[in-house]
Amino acid sequence: MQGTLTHKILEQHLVSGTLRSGQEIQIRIDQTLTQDATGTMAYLQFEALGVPRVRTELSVSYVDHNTLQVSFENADDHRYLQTVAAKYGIYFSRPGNGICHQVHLERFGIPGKTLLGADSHTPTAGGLGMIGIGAGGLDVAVAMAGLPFTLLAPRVVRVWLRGALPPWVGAKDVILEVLRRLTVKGGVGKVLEYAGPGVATLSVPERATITNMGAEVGATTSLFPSDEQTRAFLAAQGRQEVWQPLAAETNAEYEEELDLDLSALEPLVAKPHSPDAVVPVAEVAGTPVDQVCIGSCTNSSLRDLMTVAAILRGKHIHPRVSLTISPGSRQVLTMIARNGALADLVAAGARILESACGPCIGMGQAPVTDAVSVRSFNRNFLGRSGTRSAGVYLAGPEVCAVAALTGELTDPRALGAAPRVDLPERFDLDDSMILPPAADPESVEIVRGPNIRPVPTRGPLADEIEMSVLLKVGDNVTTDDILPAGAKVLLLRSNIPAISEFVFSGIDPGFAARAREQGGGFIVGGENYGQGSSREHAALAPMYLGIQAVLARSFARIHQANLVNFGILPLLITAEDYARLEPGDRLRLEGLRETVRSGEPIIVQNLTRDFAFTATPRLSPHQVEVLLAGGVLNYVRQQVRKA
Ligand code: MIC
Ligand code: SF4
Repeated sequence: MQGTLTHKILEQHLVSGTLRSGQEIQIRIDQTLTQDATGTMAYLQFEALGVPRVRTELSVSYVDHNTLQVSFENADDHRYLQTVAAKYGIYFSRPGNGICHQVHLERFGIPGKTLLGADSHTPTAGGLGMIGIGAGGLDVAVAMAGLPFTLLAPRVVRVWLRGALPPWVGAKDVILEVLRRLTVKGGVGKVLEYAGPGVATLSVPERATITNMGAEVGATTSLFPSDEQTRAFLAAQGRQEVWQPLAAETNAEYEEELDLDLSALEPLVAKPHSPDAVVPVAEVAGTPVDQVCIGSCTNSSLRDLMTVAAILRGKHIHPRVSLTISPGSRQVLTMIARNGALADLVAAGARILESACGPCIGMGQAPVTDAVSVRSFNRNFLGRSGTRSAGVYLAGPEVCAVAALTGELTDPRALGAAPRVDLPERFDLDDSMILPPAADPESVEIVRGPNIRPVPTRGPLADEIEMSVLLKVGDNVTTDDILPAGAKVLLLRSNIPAISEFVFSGIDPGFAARAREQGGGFIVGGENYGQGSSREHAALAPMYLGIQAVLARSFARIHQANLVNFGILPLLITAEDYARLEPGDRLRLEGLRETVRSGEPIIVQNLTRDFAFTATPRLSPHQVEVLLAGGVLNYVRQQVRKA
């Protein structure tokens, strides 16, 4: 990775370890971000650390996920977050101000800096030449306390861009093509670093679409150089002073290469129910469409919405289609309101939603039974839309807008000339919905609603565990499978006992009751267990239900870290052992503390089927300590007591 831009930025932030792929390193974090669905836990944990004020250059708390206030819980969370932010030195982006990643790109991102975010799409910031990494709330809390972030030094993949995008083909098609080639697990442990002559043809918001959805290949992050386009974007945001040119050395050593000719791309879609089920839209053309949703942190920039408005101008949407539009930020919304594009959207029949995640996280707008929904978003996991029988297609804003007009999936090139959108030299700037922290923190009282419950912890790792396999799942199980989102569940994000009732509810509605009855147990998983969201609730709630270990063929990066943070053992097993384990099998693990300490494989007895096998904990020395203590909070408390 020598000479890559990733290496340069990591090197400047290196606290310990050697920058060699696969080695554990610790890096200094300059900025953090949280959103409300993960933020309440992150700040409860931050409070538990007992640090009087954040020790980062900048920390921002956004409210963008749980904005549908069907009862008091979400509003209480927002108030809690606002008071915590004021007290501890954190900027607070109020509900209505926009989606965290979009606003961060516009108002706070800085080329060459590091950003740790309690949301898996934090790599969006890579569009600005910044290293943005998604993590669990607890890791972000620790970073806010000024401690370094631990990760495995990535393999750096050079994604070489040539040519320029043809008409009707957008940035979304670039990342969909990357997904088609790499699949949802092809990026685990890697950074996708973009380079080549095609880079200069892409604006920062287009780059941000690409880096955003790099999360879907499982990559640690994605990164663009900082160049003239970056300068122009920052200047338009009135922030030119934070710009600096950044690029890889010409002789940089990459671990892998991917070559992508932009001019050869065509409009693509990801079919239900995985972001890597990518085909040309032409292949599914004619499929009737019931719903189109445009927005999300992937595709809701000014440019995206202006493009949609240009396509819809003077026309009306198909009678079968419900079209929703959620602008990525208040800046985008005010600008399209002032320049008339909003009127074009409304006149065409669009339903305008607030600047927030909205339908992307199932916060309203669940589609009709058996729907085909076409969305400019980044995830189409089964059930995430709120309607389990619906099939969601992911596409760029152009394909979405055209489908809204024709009522079916349509190759937009059939419409003739592509719309041309000119962006202003300068964006409307108004940060009045971003509240700076209080000047007199002592006077701020933290307000906690009745739904905000303390973070549960578990005791130190037991030496012997004998329990049953409660559930066996296949490959690529998502955190949406483990703990669904949606309006009905998200309002319980600050209440682990209550939300734990929903663990695996989409796959196995009896799971929580069974776990409670048996006082806990094991989960057996396939490859890439825990892909998708960074929600630590997908570890915390199973921990609360007594899950002791997940035995899987492989894990997604953020989820593996979350399991360890909350004291659940992530154990790797072989394909053969995966095949012969069954739900209900009674497993016995002995001498656990010693084996975990030594890093040796653990011998597991299957008492039901009378065989033994090994399960490997692949843990860093730090993770070993954390697991022995029963999770990070216990570990930190122990350290404090020792000190
Ligand atoms: C998502 O897109 O799944 C979310 C909701 O933004 C999550 C965070 C969460 O579950 O709160 C993410 O991507 O990390
Ligand atoms: Fe919000 Fe969707 Fe982006 Fe997650 S992926 S941050 S839910 S817009």
